[in-house]
Amino acid sequence: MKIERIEIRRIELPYVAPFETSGWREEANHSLIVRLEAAGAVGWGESPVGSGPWYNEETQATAWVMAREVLAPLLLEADLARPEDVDAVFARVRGNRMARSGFEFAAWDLFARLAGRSLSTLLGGTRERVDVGVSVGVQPDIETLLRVVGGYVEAGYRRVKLKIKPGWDVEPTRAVREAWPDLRLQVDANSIYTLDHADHLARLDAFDLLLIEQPLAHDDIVDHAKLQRRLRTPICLDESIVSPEHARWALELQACGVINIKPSRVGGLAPARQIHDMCAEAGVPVWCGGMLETGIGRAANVALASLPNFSLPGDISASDRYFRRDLVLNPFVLNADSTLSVPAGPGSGAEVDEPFLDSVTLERVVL
Ligand code: NPG
Repeated sequence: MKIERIEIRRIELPYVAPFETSGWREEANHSLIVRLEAAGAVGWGESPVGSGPWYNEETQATAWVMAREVLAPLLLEADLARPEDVDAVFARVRGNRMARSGFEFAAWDLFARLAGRSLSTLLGGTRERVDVGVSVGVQPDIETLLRVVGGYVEAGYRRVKLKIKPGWDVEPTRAVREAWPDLRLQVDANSIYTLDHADHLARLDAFDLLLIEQPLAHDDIVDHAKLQRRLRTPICLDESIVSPEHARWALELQACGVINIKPSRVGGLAPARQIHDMCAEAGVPVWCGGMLETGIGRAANVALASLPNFSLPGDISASDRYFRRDLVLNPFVLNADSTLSVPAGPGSGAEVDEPFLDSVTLERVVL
């Protein structure tokens, strides 16, 4: 099948509140939105890049150039028999995995819609609902943190992730653990520590955490293996795992006990599923991370999280945790059991609100 038309946009959609990690702050979603057309059907995807190269090396500006000048032309030349072929079409492109992922998601959505199947079933998903949690950014003080976490617990979230950094780690984690002894709790450092912090990080072992996410450098695997031997809490790798090969290296080196799979970080759903399968075989649980996506990217994450080895709750919260108004007419809402329902209709299920999308579009190209 040939892709007949590609539309790419860069957007800006403000968050309900700024989101602060160990190293930067996000005020708005700065994704690229991809729309593919072929055989009378349409597929949508999102590349959830940020405003700056703080999470990984990509930004909206770099993804915009890559999308227009490299990725869309490659895709227009290709003949696709199945969505997995997109990964092979882009295999010549080094890095730029978030830019690639928007096209890859859109191709999966398109193929699923053409087949009249849900994206979840096309991927091999086995769940109708997926367990989710909420990720809480760095707060100005512990009192505010307890109020924010309390709001989410009241809204029905049964798993909370706290962003940590030096000076904002042991005490905030202790405070939340003391306030909610049974809450499923985990922390995320976004690469801010070094091995010199090993003894300090071991103090987090006291709080019965599900995992400690990406404590060390964004491109490290070896030091994480050393650190894991000094902690009882499982390390979870996020930034370091950018491909199935990286996952294999981490598993072989026993650098982590858990992997966070973000399909956008690894270039799409096909490599994400490979990592899922590899971890299942190794007995390593995975969960689906988030990049503060709109309802378009979130739908791909929810479909992926319906696969069997996604045994820990994902960073896939309801739309209202992020946006006053989402880009879709059917935003995700939280079920009473801290789950999101997996869309059962054809494709990813995202029903894009095109007039609203137009209103948040900064630039648009058609190829
Ligand atoms: O709910 O989508 C969400 C946010 C989950 O904490 C989250 N994402 O490092 O995992 C992360 C972090 C992040 C947010 C990374 C924004 C990059 C940008």
